[in-house]
Formats: sequence, structure tokens, C-alpha cells
Amino acid sequence: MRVTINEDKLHSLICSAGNIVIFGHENPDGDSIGSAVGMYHYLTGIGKKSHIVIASRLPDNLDFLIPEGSTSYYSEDASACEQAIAAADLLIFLDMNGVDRSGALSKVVSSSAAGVCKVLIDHHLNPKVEDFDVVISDTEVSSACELLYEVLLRQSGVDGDIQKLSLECVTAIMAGILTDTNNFSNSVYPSTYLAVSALQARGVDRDSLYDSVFRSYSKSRMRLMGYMLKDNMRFLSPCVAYFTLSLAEKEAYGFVRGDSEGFVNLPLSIKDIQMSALFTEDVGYIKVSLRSKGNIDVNDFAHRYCNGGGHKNASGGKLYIPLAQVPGFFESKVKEFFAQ
Ligand SMILES: [Mn+2]
Repeated sequence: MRVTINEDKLHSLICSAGNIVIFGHENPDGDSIGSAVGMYHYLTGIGKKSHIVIASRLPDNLDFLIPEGSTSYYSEDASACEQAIAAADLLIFLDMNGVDRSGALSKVVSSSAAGVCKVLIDHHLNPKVEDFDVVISDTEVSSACELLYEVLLRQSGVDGDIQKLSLECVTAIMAGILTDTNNFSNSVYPSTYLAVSALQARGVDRDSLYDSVFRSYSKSRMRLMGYMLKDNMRFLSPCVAYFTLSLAEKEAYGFVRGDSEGFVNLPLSIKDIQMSALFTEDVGYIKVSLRSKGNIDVNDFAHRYCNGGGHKNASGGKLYIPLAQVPGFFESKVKEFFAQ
């Protein structure tokens, strides 16, 4: 599904803007960071001032992508985010389908930048088009980064020539494609390989990027993964598996941000498992991650039962119940979901 509104206005909006703010989504992942940083480098390259704001910090293994001084986190420095947004004359939202997906920042937007021009570049279902002045939304791409790559190539001044994009810009874009496809195991389209081929030919060091993204975890993360697989993986019906991860377990394994990244995909490598869930306890809520194979629509599941959404085969949400109630809750919702 493709929705394009006013894309022809994007270039002149960027050209006439003095201060641009780029938004990453809540609980940022590689695609969120890659697309935000890719946009930042593009804007810097054409002499535009921009700043990235994100509700909270990203997994440590992605820190290397963030240029010094480019980014503020609302959870750590709310006033820097508020000042940037208050001074902005253009807001760009990437890898999210509505302003509300920027988490705590969405309140800042509605209080101090409600009338400011807003641009959406995204690949999630159901874009909230009413939030934005320019919408470039396409669900038939691997990632927001792949879509951003196509959008940047169409910009006047780039005109289809990837050499006009800096190495930093294309490296950030490749990082988002690598992570959102889980190293080309899901959401890969013919266009994805074409993009990746061009990015690599442009000079992206794929091997070192792979090492930074997928081979930089800690020993404690590997121990936690072993524990989760051995003691915490549970099966419902023949095709559903799930894990829970409590605050106490996080503490016992010296959990740091990003340590459970990718865990939710692990049960899908079991032959008959078609749907997988990870419920991670946080302060005040349970973070839900869902993955599926084939026609099982976990976007629908997240939307119906978990206050969230995303894509057909990868989605997430939040629950506001104690972790102890999650197994019973999930079992009953899985029954209801598969009975329809
Ligand atoms: Mn994405």
C-alpha cells in the first residue's frame, strides 16, 4: 500500500527551512536510527541545520551511528528536545505512522509545534495522514531506510546519482535495512536488493557494519539468551511460542538496553512455530514484541489486544497488567485470535 501526499513540496520545504527537527520513534531500533541519521547527513550535506530527537536512548550497539552532538533524548535532556522543537520550522518523522509514535515527544509537538509543517516518511500500515503536510508512505519496502534512500535519490540536486549522498548517509541507511530485515531474513523485496547493491557499490563497508550491528553484544546478553531459551520459552497451541522477561531476571543478568534485541525471532526457527512473542517487564508496563510467519497477522493481534501495531509479521505494543498475569492473558487472546 502506497500513500503519497505533496511529495513535490518536500524539496522546497527543506530548502526554505532554517531549523529542521528529525524524530525517531519510541524504543528506537536500527531502522529508526538509520533513517533519522541518514536524513541528518543528507540535510547537513546540503547545508541545512537539523537536530534529531528521540524519546529514549537506543540499543548500545547502534550508538556508533550517531554523529556527535546531533541527537537529544527526551528521557535524559527534556529541555534540549523542547528547545529544538520550539525553534523548528520543519518536523520530519521517520519509521512511524503517526506523531504519537514519537512517545513523550508527541506532547511537546502538540503544545509548542502544532502548526509547524510536518513530513512523514514511513513503511508502517495505516499512516495517520491527517497529522502531516507531506506523506510518503509505502508498506511494500523493507524499511523506512529503503524508502528514504528512494526519496533522497528523487531530490533535486541528487537526481538519481547515489554519489551525491555521503558515505555516512548511505551507511546509516544500510544499517536500517540490515536490522529491519534481520539480515535479509524477512520483509525483503526485489527493490531491497537493488538498493543494497547500490549502497554497497557506493562504498558501504557491509562486513564492518554487520560486525558492529550483529556481532557486538556482551557475554551477559549471550548468557541471558541461553537462560531464556532453556527456562523461559513456553509453547501454546502447536504453533505459538513466547517468552517473558522480568525486571528481576534483567537485574540478575546485568541487562543493558538492547540486550533482548532479536530474542523474539528465535522461536520462529523451530519448524512449526508460526507466531512468537516476547513480554518484557519495564517500570509501569510490559513491552510486547510479536513476530510471525506467513499469513498470521501480528499487526492485527497487537492492535486488538496489546495497544500497539506495526507490520503484518512484526509488531509491538504495551500491556498495563502485572507480568504474572501475562501467561493467562496471552493464552486466552491467542485462543480468541485463532478461533476467528
Ligand atoms: Mn522500520
